[in-house]
Amino acid sequence: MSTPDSKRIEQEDPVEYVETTTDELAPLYRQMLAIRRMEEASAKAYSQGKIGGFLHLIIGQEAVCVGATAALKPEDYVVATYREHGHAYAKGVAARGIMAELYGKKTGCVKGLGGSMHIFDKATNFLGGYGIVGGHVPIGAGAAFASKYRGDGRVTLCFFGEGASTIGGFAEGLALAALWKLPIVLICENNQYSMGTPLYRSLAVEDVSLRALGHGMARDRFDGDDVVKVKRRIGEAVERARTSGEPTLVEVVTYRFRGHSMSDPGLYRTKDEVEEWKRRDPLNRCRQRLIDIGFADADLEALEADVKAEIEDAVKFAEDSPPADDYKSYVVKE
Ligand SMILES: Cc1ncc(C[n+]2csc(CCOP(=O)(O)OP(=O)(O)O)c2C)c(N)n1
Repeated sequence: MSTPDSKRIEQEDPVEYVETTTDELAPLYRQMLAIRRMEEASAKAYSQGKIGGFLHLIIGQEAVCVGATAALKPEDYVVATYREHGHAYAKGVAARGIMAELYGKKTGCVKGLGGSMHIFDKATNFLGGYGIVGGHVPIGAGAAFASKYRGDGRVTLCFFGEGASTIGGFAEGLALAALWKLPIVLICENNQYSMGTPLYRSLAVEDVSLRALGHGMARDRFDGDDVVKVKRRIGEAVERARTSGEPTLVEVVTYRFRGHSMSDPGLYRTKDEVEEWKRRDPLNRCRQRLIDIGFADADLEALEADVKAEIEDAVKFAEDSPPADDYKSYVVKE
């Protein structure tokens, strides 16, 4: 069982980076950058009225989904919340399919009928995208139960926020995962606010990972500043799930730079607080780390140009695509 180290979370600045190589780090940086650019592009399109409904962005938290998903095999499952565009991308869903889905277009990965909160892609084993806070944790437990039942060796990662950890669905999913020894890693992305509510107003005990103890479950807690650290620590939990079928509750402390959704100006926190976290931006740190360990300037330039082209292409694809068909055309008639 790993030891939670909450003190290091406050003290670890500058970050003590985990050993890595440019070969390992460059693709992780590329994914983080693509997610950042995709989120920025969707925010712009939303402001222009081209995307409807809700839009929850993960800007600032990219290292968590990218690092965690990097510890998986393609056949493993990911279940996430309504703040899931980045998780889908990290699991392998194409930017085109995600962006077109946000635009409500027929070429979206859910044919434009799901939208921002309901990204889903069977081909990459990305199992959604759920809008009911905590309601997807038992769904994650169900996917892990299916893997155990079939003996297919797959692991499920289930992401949720610290606010979700106060919800009944979370308690039920956690209890079943522990009781049935399911191959699942429950990942709390603690971004310190549920909508406008700071965690000290919603959690009696702020260390979410402690909840594992009541179930005799393994736990871990660390900061989400270094994508490689996330990959290694989640990797330990994935290994535990795969080899011994033991679940783990992992809390990763992170921060979202923008409001809860596009309609939230985030007035419940000070500019200084947000600026302080932006100074620690995991994306910038990852870029700097890549340079420090010897990634060539020309390679970095090419990587960043490639990401720019990919996201511009995704936006153009979404804009040029036809609107979604009427949902009734997909209803199976008896
Ligand atoms: C059951 C339920 N209650 C309330 C809401 C409204 N709601 C949407 S997001 C949210 C905050 C959740 O915060 P957290 O779990 O910390 O995740 P974050 O949004 O910070 O990623 C709330 C209360 C909801 N969607 N579902």
